[in-house]
Amino acid sequence: MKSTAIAYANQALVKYWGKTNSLLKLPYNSSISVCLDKLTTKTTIEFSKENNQDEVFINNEKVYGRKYERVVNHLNLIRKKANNKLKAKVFSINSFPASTGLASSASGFAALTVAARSALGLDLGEKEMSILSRQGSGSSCRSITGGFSKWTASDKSEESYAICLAKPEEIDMRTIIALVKSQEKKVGSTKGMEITVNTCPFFKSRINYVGKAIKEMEQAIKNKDACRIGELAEKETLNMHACMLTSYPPLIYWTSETIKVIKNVLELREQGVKAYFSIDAGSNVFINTTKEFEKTVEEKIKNISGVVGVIKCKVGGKPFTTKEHLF
Ligand code: 2P0
Repeated sequence: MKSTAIAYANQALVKYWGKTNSLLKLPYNSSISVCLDKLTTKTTIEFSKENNQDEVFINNEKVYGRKYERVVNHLNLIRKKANNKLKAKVFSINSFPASTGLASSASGFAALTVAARSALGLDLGEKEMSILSRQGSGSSCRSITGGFSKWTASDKSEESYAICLAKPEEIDMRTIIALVKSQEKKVGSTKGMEITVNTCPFFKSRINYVGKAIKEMEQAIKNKDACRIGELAEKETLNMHACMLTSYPPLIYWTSETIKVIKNVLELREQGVKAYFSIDAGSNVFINTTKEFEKTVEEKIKNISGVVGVIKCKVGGKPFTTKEHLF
């Protein structure tokens, strides 16, 4: 009972930052994202009666503590659905640095959910998979549906899942990721969201504003307008980070290099280059643009001191299974 799945991480375009229910991972607001084809997690899982306990390896290291418990809790959910008690070995590799604001938990839990479904022969549709994956990590429900996806907020678990708004081939948006640091961030998203919900004086006004941001983003996606999508994601980035900065203790995910990249993107715009920054919970910067401006953006960004690498992405699709197992 072995299976392997590959899933794409996603960049939030209208962002999820705050839960109404931490256990079920139900969000305060709906969110929209785009999967990125170069950010993948590949996960092999094997359920076997030879295993005495669950074993989890991420990026070639055995995992213990909170990370291990999160995976085991998720496996327990899936095992319950499959009415199966077998323990599993999980081996997972990311194509990019984890815990730096590049949504490794999204691709990680989406790949785990898809691989486990396949290994256990569970008959679950996309909606049920999205709901299941969401309970592992909220943003992962949007990686299940791929492309441009919208996750609807609801106080009912069975109503809070993602749907695909546009497939990868429908909008040719390009995203250049400026890698500024590969250090793991100090405050993870789960804890960070809790701090914002409990302490940010502007959180309620953010929730009021997001409804409009969702409508505008849906329209831009409908119009297949990559520039407008980028512009709206930039505004949304500033709104979410304003809430992070005014939480207490403050959540400052940006580094001096992050700001440098932002300034460079703004400079490019003054020169007529349609490029827009977007940052999730980390220091790395997504720069959304079109095929026409991709090369100019790449050249400018890779020459900034403190930028240690760039990843050039197109839109990524849904997770899929493969026979090329990791063990
Ligand atoms: C998002 N982020 O919409 C937002 C934008 C980060 C900033 O979802 O607690 O790893 O596992 O549900 O999904 C990162 O949070 O958090 C995130 P949990 P998750 O993508």
